[in-house]
Amino acid sequence: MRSIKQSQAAFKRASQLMPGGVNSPVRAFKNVGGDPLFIQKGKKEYITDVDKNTYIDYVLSWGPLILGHADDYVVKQLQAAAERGTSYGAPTELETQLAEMIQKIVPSMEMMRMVSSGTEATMSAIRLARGYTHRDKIVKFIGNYHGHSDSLLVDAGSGMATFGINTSPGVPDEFALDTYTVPYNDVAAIKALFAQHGREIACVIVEPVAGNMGVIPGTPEFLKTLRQLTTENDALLIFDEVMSGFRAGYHGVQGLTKITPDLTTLGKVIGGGLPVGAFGGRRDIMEEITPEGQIYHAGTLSGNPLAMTAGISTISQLNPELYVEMEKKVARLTAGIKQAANQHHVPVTVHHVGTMWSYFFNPGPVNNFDDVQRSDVAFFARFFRQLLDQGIYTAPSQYETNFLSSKHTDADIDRTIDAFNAAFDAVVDHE
Ligand code: KE4
Repeated sequence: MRSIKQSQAAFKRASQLMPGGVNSPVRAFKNVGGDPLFIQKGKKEYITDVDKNTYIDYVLSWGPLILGHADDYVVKQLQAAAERGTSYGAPTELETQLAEMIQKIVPSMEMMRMVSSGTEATMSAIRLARGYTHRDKIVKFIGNYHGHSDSLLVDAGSGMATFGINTSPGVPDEFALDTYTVPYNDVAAIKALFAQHGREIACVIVEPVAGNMGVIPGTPEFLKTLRQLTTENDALLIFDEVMSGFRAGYHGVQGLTKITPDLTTLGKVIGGGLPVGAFGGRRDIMEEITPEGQIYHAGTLSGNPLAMTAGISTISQLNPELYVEMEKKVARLTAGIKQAANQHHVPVTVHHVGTMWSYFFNPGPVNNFDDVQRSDVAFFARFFRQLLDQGIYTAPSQYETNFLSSKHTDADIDRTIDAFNAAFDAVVDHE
């Protein structure tokens, strides 16, 4: 067992001042047992904890670090930017530069606004959809997580699913009543909802590839139906690509499916590890945002120069060829996981889209939240801790996604597959 004494001391100290000793619940390892590791540094595909243990990292800050930790060029650009000042509360050309880069890669975002988190992006997009359509009802899908704004904390995934909470205390009933929830990938259910309430619905917000109940792709029929129903009912379709943007593929899920949403939300990768989100889409809709229009949006650090610099220097290093290389590694890794599970007679379902991957201890199929619920989360917890002990850092919850960076090597993939085999040996053969 690796010594984690320093992490345990740090966790004890942190727990005096922050609920659960963390600033975001899933980091607390509650779902997998044991104390969380306190990280001291990261470089490329590796992180090192305060006990000097090093791990191959597949969480990558929950998606942002597609170039791995402390990418040389990103760091150099940030150092220079910091010397010019950290924030002005006034426009800079950096915001325009990042917006132009994003628009080239996600052309449906004819106009956009930068914010400081994915939560702000989706919260603002919902307000915009309601203001633009003059309707209050919104639709989301069970197991999708869109950040922690009140209207969206209903039947959400990620930390909500991890802790079995389907609507958070503190969200007024009125908010929840304006949010319809439908099972993910359920074409009949969404058709029935629109047949009854279509003209009341301001928007449908969807993770077009779900990443907050593990990875579950939206089926082509499901996504096409959402596009058709929203168009027919003058409702807006919002693709929440905070996670899948620059992760499901270079052009996100809308690039893979050629389905164009009215609005898109982004985050994570576009900030390169610094706090950034964005919402954007059709010009006629975005022009309703203050000060052009009446629908309010604002933010002290929106478009922050350091965050823009991190985003620009990250995206400038991305290209379709890099995704081909990363996707080959993800395919090899997930095939290795499946083979290891089969050799140990453990039922497993493995999903991957682009640089996103996850495994369910579940015979499958896994197409929605109810399916995920049938996974063996107790086995997952034991397995996670075995991987950790072998220096493989994966998402500490069945309801999360693992990622890959451009710095992960073939040797890392080999070592990770070996670790999965060893973890099965340890967990299965000692049950
Ligand atoms: P943030 O507010 O956490 O930046 O973004 C919210 C959000 C919105 N939409 C999607 C599709 C997301 O995946 C997220 C955040 N993702 C989680 C990972 N499951 C963040 C990790 C955490 O909450 O600590």
